Amino acid sequence: MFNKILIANRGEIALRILRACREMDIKTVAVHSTADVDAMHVRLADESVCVGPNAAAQSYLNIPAIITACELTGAEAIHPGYGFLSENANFAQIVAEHGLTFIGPTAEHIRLMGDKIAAKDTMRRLGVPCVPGSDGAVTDPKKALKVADEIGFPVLVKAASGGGGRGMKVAATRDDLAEAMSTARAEAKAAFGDDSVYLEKYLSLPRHIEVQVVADSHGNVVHLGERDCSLQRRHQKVLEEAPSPALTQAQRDEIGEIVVAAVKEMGYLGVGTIEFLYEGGRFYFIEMNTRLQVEHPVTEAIYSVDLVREQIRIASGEKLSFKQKDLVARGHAIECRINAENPRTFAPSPGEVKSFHAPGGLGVRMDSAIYNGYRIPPYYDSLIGKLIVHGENRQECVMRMRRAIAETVVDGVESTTLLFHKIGVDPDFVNGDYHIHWLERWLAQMDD
Ligand code: MV4
Repeated sequence: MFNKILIANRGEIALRILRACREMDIKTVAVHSTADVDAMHVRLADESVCVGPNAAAQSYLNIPAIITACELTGAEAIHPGYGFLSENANFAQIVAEHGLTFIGPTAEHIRLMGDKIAAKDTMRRLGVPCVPGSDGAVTDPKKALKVADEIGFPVLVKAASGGGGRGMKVAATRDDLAEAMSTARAEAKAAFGDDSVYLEKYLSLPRHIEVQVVADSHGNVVHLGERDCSLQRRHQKVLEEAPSPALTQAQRDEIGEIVVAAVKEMGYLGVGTIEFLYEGGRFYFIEMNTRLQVEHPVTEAIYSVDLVREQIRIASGEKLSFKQKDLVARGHAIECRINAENPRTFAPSPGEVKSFHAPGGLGVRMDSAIYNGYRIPPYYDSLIGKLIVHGENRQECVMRMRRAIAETVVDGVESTTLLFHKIGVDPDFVNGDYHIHWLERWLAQMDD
């Protein structure tokens, strides 16, 4: 096992990793920007190194500075958290070339899944159900029209290097396809420097359901069920839950087995998430994330596992601490992402936190790195806390979410806490009756 781990991240996820390290008796090194000298992750780590100025591009994304910090402090492994360098294949490769351990999959697997066309091709080959669409990239509008006629309109043009919804255009009819392709390609070129696109049948009201997998270096691969992440705004998740209110145990077992077989065949290592759109009782693979995800705690809550601990064990060559048959989900969990944003306009609201009070009690977990008097810098994303509630069933969990949100105090900055008061009592939400476009429509109605 490692003696010392460097945490290449900030905020709540840096604390999350630090806490796992403490419980495993592993020393921690925090890295930070000049803006983050007073951050909680810096205070709680055993050692800290300033890796650059405020801008993330020069600090949390500064590969030479982070490698140097590792060498200076004698850290043997780097945990990238989520965002920043977590899905940067070049970084994973550089870490390995320096004789250090990247706590995550190999650079090759990150690279493969970063290419959405190659990822889909791999998954299809391995028996994972995918959205009907083009066989790889399309450039010729005539060929595109032929494919679209076969799968049927509406179709969606997607960027091969895409993510976050950029470089994605719907073509409702034959007449819209050429323009959708050129717009998507131009957007993709500008955003990713790669204008390759592919076509898919457009699913109109699906749910976003993702399956959690974990694989060790001894050939053990398990799944930990799914999370329903359909409640999103502008491709930012707002609330996630596990299990999905839409699935039966038989469907969960079936998709879980398919995913485990595919991940085993790939020789994948570490934690991963296979994302699906779910519509009409069917799953359609869209992407695989090769990192620990923001919403991992809802899975931890229902399965009683520590996913960060497993990541660290796997990276050091140890076996998973459980087998598939040991994994029995219990109850229901919901995560509310609390952002320092105006709850109507979602405009960022950085500044001094005058007062912060986290809720407590049975089945309540608050992952947050803010404290009374903390100044939220304007340079990074606005997530300031994740409230995770767990109950014996969904109904109890929703009641617990309402009471925990009511206990939460964030003063001095605006926060999205208010939004969860309202979502928590909405009949559609209470019934689990929603899809990927539900939240934006609900917000638009609120504004009327
Ligand atoms: C789709 C889709 C409908 N049909 N693919 C958006 C981001 C990207 N990662 C995948 N996305 C979508 N792919 C087909 N064939 C609709 C979306 C989509 C979406 C997906 C998940 C969660 C929220 C979403 C919001 C808008 C569109």
